[in-house]
Amino acid sequence: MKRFPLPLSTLLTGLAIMSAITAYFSFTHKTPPEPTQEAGQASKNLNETQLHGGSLQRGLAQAQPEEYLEVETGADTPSYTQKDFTVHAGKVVSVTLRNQSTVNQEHNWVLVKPGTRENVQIEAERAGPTWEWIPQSSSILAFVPMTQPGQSQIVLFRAPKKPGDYPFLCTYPGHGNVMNGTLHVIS
Ligand SMILES: [Cu+2]
Repeated sequence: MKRFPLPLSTLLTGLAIMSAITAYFSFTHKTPPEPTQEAGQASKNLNETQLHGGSLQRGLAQAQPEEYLEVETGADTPSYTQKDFTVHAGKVVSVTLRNQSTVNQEHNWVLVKPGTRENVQIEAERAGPTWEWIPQSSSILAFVPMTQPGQSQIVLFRAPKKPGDYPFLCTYPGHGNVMNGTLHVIS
């Protein structure tokens, strides 16, 4: 019985193609910093509507969402229309951010560790527009990148394994104090 179903040359060609694709994306796309040690490819490397990774933990590209969050922004104030959401610990969650701004304001959605919201706001301002206000911070668990008015973006992330109340916020300067909420993670 053959040990490998594919000849070595086929495998090497495959590897070369994968490296070429990776090189192409790192060359052509600005890559925000990875927010956690588990983070996968930055979301900007992938298509604009279904983002796997931005936030994200490795290995979710093929994952099927088990739970869904629909997050909408206010029309003319920096706000989310709903401030409380609930998911189950450890589930693969699809989060859709719909920016309903009528005043040409971009927004994002950033999930952080309990007790770190204020600090992440400060770090975000330091990160600045180059990183679309997403700092390289171990406090960030997942995020939907800056989303333009009238646009929606979807990100998959794995909910924290530890039940608790996890804050989320928009890290655009000046928004975090009012544009925030809580993701309740239950067992
Ligand atoms: Cu905002």
